[in-house]
Amino acid sequence: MSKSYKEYTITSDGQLMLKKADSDQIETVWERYENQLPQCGYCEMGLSCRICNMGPCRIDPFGEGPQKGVCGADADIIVARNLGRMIAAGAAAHSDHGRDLVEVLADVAKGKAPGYSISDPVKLKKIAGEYEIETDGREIPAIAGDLAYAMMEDYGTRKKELTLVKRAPEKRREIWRKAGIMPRGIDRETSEMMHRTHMGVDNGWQSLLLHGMRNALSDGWGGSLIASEVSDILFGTPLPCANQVNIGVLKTDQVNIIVHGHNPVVSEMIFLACQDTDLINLAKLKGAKGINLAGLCCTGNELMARHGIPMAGNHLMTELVIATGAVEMMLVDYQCIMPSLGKTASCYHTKMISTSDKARFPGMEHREFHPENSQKMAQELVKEAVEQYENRGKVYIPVEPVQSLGGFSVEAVTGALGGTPEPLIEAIKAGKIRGAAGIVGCNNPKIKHDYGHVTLAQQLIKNDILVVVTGCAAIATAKAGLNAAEAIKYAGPGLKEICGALKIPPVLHMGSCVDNVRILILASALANALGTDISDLPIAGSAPEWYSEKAVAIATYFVASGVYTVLGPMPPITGSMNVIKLLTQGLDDITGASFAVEPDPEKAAILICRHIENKRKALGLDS
Ligand code: SF4
Ligand code: MSK
Repeated sequence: MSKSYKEYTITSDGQLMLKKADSDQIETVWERYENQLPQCGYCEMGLSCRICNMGPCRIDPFGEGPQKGVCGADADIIVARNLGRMIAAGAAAHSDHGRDLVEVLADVAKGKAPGYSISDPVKLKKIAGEYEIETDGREIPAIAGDLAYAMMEDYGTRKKELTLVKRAPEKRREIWRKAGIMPRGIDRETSEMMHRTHMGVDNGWQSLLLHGMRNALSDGWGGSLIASEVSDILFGTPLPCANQVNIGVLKTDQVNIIVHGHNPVVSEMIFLACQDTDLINLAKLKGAKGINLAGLCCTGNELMARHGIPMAGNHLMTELVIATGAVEMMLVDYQCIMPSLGKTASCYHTKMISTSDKARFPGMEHREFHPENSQKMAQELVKEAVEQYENRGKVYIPVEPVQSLGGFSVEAVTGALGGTPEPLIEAIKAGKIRGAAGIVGCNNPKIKHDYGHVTLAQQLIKNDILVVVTGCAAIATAKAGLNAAEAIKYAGPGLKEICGALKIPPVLHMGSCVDNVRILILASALANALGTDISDLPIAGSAPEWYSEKAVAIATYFVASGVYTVLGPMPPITGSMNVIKLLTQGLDDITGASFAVEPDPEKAAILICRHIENKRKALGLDS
């Protein structure tokens, strides 16, 4: 690698593991990034198009070369189409994840999913009520079956408002109706985006961007929300629980199994199999003290939030976790799994298993999980992982784990406040808490690993802003010790007083990528309690190190829901001043919120603090 390890990551486990990977001659994401430099300037600006086979085409940003593609599309159209397709891909990923959960729910209802059950019947009934399904005197499986069917309808093509948008404040829904961006079917909006961006369909850059909002809303108030809620119904609604994070959660004397990806359908079964006494005894027979299950990325976040399972790392740590030589087996489902992992594992004894019918990877053994075989498959695979322990070579686990607290669902947050959002509102009104900010999203080798997330969170809590985190951002702040109750020592005096009294950290772990919807629901609860709209609240969102199309969909549904959102890395839109102006200014007039881009997290913190203070002023809170 060309620089000192400290320039790649702020984490000590990352730095030490990069050194180890170098000495083992393991190629990492950072090296591959450097090999790609300089990256294509046209693509970076969103000015290249390969939508049809008259192309590929490029627009010259300096005005000297071609200003139109072969079909006649200009820079505005090409940039807007490219962005639209990013949103569609992100929304499709989340929503397809949600669909997989709905299918498990349907199978549980039919008794066709051994090992799965309804863990939160109270939530099942509550959500069934929202779908106007009769619950009184009915058996749980019957309600579950009806709910699964009704949710499938939300995915479909009917032309009416998605069921769960009712949770948004009425003022917000009116804004969506007026702007023509109320989401209808979940799949419908993604499919329509692919249609609109086909050559010769929607060539209005404004209408394309507006449909991008509707597509993103179909994710935030549809597919992702269904994914979160059905996960709670099946596996339990998260409650605050203690856990540990960083590469130090791996154990030298235990069988280490890692789950990586997003959907808890597989990882929950692996979790259950790891509790099996026969398998634990087998591990002991093989010379290990037990079986240690740990997570990576959002599948890890799901298990952490519900069961306190330790978290080995976030997105950029996934290759380095294998390079410890301590992982017997890594099981992946889908999303954010680098295709390089199989090759990395081939240098160690780690068995790599892909589990989803829709996600294959080089160098991995494919063992497909379906609701009817999951329980059996999980038992078999954990047994194989245990048997792999004997093949372990030299192990390097260079750090001790950090303590953290996870599992702050909306129910848990309001629970910690005594059952209603009122104490939080009072603290905000009194100015002890100035406002709240969500820090979400990925890692990206373009930004020093974890620096964006951690620096921003530190700056915000210092300024008495309560921080909620999800996805890889949540793992970053956990590793930095900010997700623990003791972290109040880094908070400003007001936030310190409130969090200290409630015994909660100043940075609350709300879950995985799909769980960003929990932030929306909390914001809606605050807005409803104040009789106002989300866009009036002193809140903001940020994705300081985002990389994925899902993050684009998330950021877009945040802004469309009225949350000012600051991105770290610049999206590929700089080829069109019109698109930039609409996203960073014009949207304010439509959705009451806009985007900003600021890669320096200290400056991003200033933007967020300023925004929150302005919103407080507009609400008359400090007069
Ligand atoms: Fe070129 Fe137009 Fe085809 Fe895009 S859609 S590749 S700009 S001809
Ligand atoms: S895993 S989408 S890198 S948060 Fe959800 Fe992390 Fe971003 Fe994937």
